[in-house]
Amino acid sequence: MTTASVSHPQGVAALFRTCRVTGYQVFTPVQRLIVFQAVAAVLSLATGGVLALLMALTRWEAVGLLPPELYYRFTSAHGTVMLVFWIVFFEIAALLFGGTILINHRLKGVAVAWTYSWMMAIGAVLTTVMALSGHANNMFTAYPPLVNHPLWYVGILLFAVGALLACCHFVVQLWTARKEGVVVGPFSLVVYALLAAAVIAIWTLLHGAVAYVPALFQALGWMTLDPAIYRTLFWGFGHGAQQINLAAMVACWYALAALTTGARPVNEGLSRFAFVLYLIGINMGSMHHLLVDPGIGMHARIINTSYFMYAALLGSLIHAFSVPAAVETAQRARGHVQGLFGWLVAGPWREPGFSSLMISLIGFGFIAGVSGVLMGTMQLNMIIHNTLFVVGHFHATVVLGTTMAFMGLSYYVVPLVMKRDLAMLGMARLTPYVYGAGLLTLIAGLMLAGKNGVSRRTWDATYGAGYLQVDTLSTPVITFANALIGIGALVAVAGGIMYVLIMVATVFFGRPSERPNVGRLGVMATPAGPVSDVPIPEFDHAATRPQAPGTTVAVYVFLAYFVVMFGWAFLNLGRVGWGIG
Ligand code: HEM
Ligand SMILES: [Cu+2]
Repeated sequence: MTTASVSHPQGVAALFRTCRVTGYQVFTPVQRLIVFQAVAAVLSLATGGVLALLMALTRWEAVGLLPPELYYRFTSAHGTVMLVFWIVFFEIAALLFGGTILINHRLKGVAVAWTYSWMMAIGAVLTTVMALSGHANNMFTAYPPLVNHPLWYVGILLFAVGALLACCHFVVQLWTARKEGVVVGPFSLVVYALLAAAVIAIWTLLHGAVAYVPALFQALGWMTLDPAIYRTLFWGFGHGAQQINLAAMVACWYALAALTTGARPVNEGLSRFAFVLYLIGINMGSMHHLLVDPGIGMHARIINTSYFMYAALLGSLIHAFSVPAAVETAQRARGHVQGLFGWLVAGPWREPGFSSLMISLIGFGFIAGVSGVLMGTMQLNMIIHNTLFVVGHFHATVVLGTTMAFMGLSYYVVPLVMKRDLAMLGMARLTPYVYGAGLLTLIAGLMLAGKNGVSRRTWDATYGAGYLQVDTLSTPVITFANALIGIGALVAVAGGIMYVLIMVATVFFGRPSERPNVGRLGVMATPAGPVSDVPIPEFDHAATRPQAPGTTVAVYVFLAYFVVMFGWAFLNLGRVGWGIG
């Protein structure tokens, strides 16, 4: 991106300050908006984390904490508060940041931004209160004829409309920046990625409205809703939302790689193309949620899940190569040239942004991505559909992947926007590892239990209290898996508490500073924004030898692992007790 030497209109210029760490022109009225969204996000995460612990300790039979009613109530609230509120508040904070600071632009329509921010906040509180008071025990999916309380729908619609306005606002910001000549030439890759996320979000939130508005009418008794139509529309929202997370997470990856090592994309055009693949792949690939639903033809299911889905997968594979390749190139330019992986070993692992990036990248690739592709394969899906394996998969995507990446970025954005030092830097260095270790344990437990047939969203998987008791679901392996879930949750929640403390302490008590301390960076400030503090050579695409040999080898290892996992999954399918006809 080229930013024109900023010549803001009279009167507006006074509202800018220059960030001493990055060099960006910061439009000061946007700071409070970003902090508002970030605080709302962190509060949602804290709420969801408390609920997560209580739920996991229920799943762990040795503890068996909650009675059934509370388990369903809290599972419903946890799903919404985490997947919708934590993630979307953070994303809107990122859009406000990307639509102003990252392009040195002013925010047009500050009042509009406050209006949708408050709509989102009020909607989130209303929905959460309704869920926690037992008025949404049918979960956020609430397939007809199940209904939640009408006010629950009002809350989530208010939130969704607010978020929709925010996405449109972002698009308008980019448009005015171009029109007024604030940005000449292409937008930077991070801004482009945020634009992809915003476009997907607009599409997704419209689906949400189309699904939830009739659901509200149904809850009010005004109409009945066809379950098959609702489900199809709902997953246009439910799955699309995951692609927003994906695009936003990858935006964070590029940003974190740049901030911590000075990395720049090895092939911008290809990375942009990968985001276009996300736009194409999303809705077409969303049928995996309906793989056991009646009314959809076999051809539609298979073409949708096993072919269209690969378009989105290809996008992720491109990023999964280009992000580490960029880091490797930058690290080699810094003199870390020993062997294949010397650059990785010598990475700034003490910086929370770098460790978050790497845990997110590796965890997302090896666990979330691979399990997702396997599960999206029509036949393989039958082994794990609606079991805890699914929950394991999406805690690898949205928690180990997205949440970890968001946390990573917030260690920089929040202090820089607040002009305060990152509080408890020592603890921040540890947090990604604690959170990551807890999540890995949790995910292992969820996947193991699911693989052995334990269903999701069930208070007692053995139905021990009822007539339908299932003895096969109380084997030693399952007992062990359930213990992993409980222990993993304890550690992950400890990591989550550390993160929330760091954020709260930074916002309210961080030491004010014109040049906030956020740990060691790989960039220095220039008027065009941060650039690497060492010269990084252009990636030579004509070279016959791999330019990033370590990453190249890692890619082949990854592909081999992928093939082995595919084979193993089909072997498992061939062994299931119920036969395949
Ligand atoms: C400390 C971290 C976390 C722990 C220990 C945890 C644990 C759990 C557990 C035990 C369940 C219930 C599974 C079941 O019984 O079916 C669950 C469900 C869920 N979690 Fe988490 N979770 C954590 C963080 C998150 C985050 C950050 C997100 C989203 C970004 C998230 C999204 C969800 C969703 C969408 C569900 C499904 C709810 C439903 O079935 O409607 N979780 N989690
Ligand atoms: Cu999906």
